[in-house]
Amino acid sequence: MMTAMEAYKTHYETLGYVVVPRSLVIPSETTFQDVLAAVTRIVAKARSGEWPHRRAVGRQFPPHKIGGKDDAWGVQHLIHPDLGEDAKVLKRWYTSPEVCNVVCGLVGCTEEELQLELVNLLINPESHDFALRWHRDDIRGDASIEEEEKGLAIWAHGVQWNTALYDDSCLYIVPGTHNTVRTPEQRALSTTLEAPKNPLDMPGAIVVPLKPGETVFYNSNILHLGIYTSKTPRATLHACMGSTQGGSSRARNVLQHGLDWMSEESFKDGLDKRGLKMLENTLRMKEGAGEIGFSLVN
Ligand SMILES: O=C(O)CCC(=O)C(=O)O
Ligand SMILES: [Fe+2]
Repeated sequence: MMTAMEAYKTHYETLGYVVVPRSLVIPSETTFQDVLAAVTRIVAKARSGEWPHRRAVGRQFPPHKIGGKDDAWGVQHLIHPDLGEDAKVLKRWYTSPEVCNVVCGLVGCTEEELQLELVNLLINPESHDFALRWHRDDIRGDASIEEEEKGLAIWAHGVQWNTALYDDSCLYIVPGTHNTVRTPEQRALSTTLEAPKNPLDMPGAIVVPLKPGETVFYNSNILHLGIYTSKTPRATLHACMGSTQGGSSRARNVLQHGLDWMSEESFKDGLDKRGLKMLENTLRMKEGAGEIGFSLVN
């Protein structure tokens, strides 16, 4: 008999994504409420401009503009030390045994190999509708078939996830495209910088609806996009974690978001032994990374 984790892993490896129930990554109602309260305070700071690390409507990919009060579709760096106690709540959740256990199960690594990466948030813009184009996070849309094959082949050492705090139906994916190059039709619909009018025009596309607390774990090089409407509230944690087995393969994807603040001594506050080991692994990757540039063009 397959264990539940083995079944999730098989689904994840075959289709490039898997939706897991709330209990797997949010062990209690208290955790859910603590995370929701911290996120709600951080969103208020981001919307008012007090928190400058935001994703402004109009810009799809890093580097995101720092500062300003433009309508936002995302908030960056939820575990940044300048976010005080709220960052600690998110840090505790992100490095919790529950989250780490799922990541280790899906990626196939030990806890000692985990590295701390991104903890961001996706929110509804307040007064604009916005959308991302079809993309793979770390392979450009105009990549040749060989470049696409090469990029997909090295992408097994980490996982990205969306944990919804409200009902969420913003993420669209094309199952199975995490390990296959695009068909000519899929390529034609994912080469320009424009978001599609209808995401379901993409052959094989599906929407991934989530209920509060549910999480979709996915390979971030699966073909995907997000559609953002001001009409429905969204607050969805958007995080990733990798394994040191990947060497420097994840450096650009992660470090392009600007993580120098992780080297500050104050960042260690609120990290337990497991978290500190994860940080050590990340800082080692950062030291070895050199010039990284950006994954995608805006
Ligand atoms: O909104 C989403 O769920 C997807 C976001 C995304 O694809 C990205 O930030 O690269
Ligand atoms: Fe993406």
